[in-house]
Amino acid sequence: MEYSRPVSNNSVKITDSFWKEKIDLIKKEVIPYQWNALNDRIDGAEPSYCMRNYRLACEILNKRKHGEKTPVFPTEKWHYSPKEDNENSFFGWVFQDSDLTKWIEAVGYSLQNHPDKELEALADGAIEVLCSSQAENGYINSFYTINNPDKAFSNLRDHHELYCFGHLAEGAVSYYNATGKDKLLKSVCRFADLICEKFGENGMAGYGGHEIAEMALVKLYETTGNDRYLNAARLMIDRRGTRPYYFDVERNENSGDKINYVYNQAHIPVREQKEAVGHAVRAVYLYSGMADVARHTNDTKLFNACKTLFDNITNKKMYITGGIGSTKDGEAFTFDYDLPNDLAYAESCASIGLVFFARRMLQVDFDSKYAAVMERCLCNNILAGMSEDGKSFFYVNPLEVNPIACREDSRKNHVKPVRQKWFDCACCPPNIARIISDYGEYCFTETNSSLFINLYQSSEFTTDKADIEIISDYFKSGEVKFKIKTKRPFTLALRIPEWSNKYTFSINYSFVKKGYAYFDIPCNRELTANFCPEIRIIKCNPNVRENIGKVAVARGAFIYCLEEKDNGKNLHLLRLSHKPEFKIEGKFITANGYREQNIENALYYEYTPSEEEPVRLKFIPYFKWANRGENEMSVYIRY
Ligand code: FUB
Ligand code: ZN
Repeated sequence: MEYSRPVSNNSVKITDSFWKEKIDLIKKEVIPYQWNALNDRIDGAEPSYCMRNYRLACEILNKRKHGEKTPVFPTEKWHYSPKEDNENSFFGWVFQDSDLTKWIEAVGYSLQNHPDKELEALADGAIEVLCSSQAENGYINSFYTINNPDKAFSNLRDHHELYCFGHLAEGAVSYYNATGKDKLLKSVCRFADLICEKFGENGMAGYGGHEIAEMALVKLYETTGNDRYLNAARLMIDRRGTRPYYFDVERNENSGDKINYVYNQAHIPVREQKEAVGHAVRAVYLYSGMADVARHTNDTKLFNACKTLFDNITNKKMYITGGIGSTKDGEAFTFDYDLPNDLAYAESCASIGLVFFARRMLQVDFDSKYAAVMERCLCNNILAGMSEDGKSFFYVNPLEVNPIACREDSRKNHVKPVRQKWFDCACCPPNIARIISDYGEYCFTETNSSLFINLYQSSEFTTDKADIEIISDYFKSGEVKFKIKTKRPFTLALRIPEWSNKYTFSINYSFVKKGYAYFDIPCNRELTANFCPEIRIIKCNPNVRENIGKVAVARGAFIYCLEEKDNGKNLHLLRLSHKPEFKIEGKFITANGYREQNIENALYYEYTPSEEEPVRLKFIPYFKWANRGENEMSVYIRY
């Protein structure tokens, strides 16, 4: 079977007013801001300690190299702070290192979009520190290097070494692809070799408690051609969930059936997993790695497991905004159709991971449903994770917020009504930076004969088939023009967005398959598509108990919401009229609606029909919410 590969971010120039603005924001604001955060230079923000830890690890290694004895510190906890721990020990979460490596990855993509000598020099400096924190044997992890190197790889379940390795490898590949500089890549390969030795065919049967190493090893394999890395990824996937549980073995326990490893997706072998469970970020990172390994090893059974898991998520466990993870308990999936709006977790990282998963599925199965999920996540949950000025972030992305409830109700204290400058667990901000600056990588995929357009934005790119210019007004009028200068005949496959009820093409397609319209392009062509992004009223499957009798408003790729700023307090009293007479007014959609009058003082009273006042409702795209101060917000409205 022929698989598709992404047209690399390196060869895509995004010129789109919408996406270019976001990509530029990452370069101009987010990357410098996050560098300051990693160096604890943001007033009023949670300290990161990330660079402080790396520098301390370098000092300690240096001392050890010169025969000096260095103290050891405890390694049992997940989090260390100056208040509770020795001033010379590691601070922050055990995975704090990954904040730098995600930043490096974002810098790499950003340099692909905009070469910038100053930024490159800054990143080179950071890489210098990072590489100096590498031990003789190749090991890189500031937590164990500082606190106790003898404990390295002793707690794969909780202590994120393989997770930090994964982010490190992804950062190194991105930086290498952008600059051609291989210092970090070489360091990472030495670390990867150590991991392969420890956990290879004849080593310990380990795998990470927080997945990502699997897909990172595949990236290393794709970059270096060293199939030892692919094999290590396959082993980690094959071993997961088999007995005896490695997480029991490493702690000398025999929990058997007692402890279930659902949280880590390690409860049963991955090919038997049918339902997305446990920690949502971990889950989608694992599934991404599974899809990668399935593609490279032609493993149909593994790919079928991915299909089942993808369908379970997107048909039963995904918010309309592309958020996943319904509960803060374990930042996890719950059960089918359990999608509470106000208790949602919908972590930014989880939605990002779902995009990784979807793109990998699309590479094997050319079905537009995967691209539709990428678009849903990118345009809604992920963009909502960052403020318009790029200086504050959401970790949790709820669909309904009442600020008082966030403060007064401990069940909702994970939900923040305004974006935060930084987090003591800051996984999301650099993850948002890396995916947005790598946006180009998700737009197009190709086989030898076909080019797939998955996301529509003004852009220019070149492949061996053609030079292509796209002029897109996709979000507004829905019109997308393609100017194609062919190098050889090929097939162009245009995704028909799942939300498009009326679409037109200026030339005839040969056929439609799995949501793509296929066009033969024998020579230079101009083609115009129009996907007509109409305003739609969306209903949930009635099994979603939260949303019975409610609807959401959407237009094209964007889900809209109501904010108190535009509609007053108590959004729950609002109802959308059956004659909404929708109107687009700038960034808003307005519609006819009603506000229920609160005329009774009693808590309970005999039923009388509600008295309602007609109002004009004002909806704003979900990703834009909370950019005007603290206020109530709701995606769903009574109908
Ligand atoms: O554990 C590392 C990261 O921190 C996870 O992906 C996030 O959910 C947060 O817990
Ligand atoms: Zn996160």
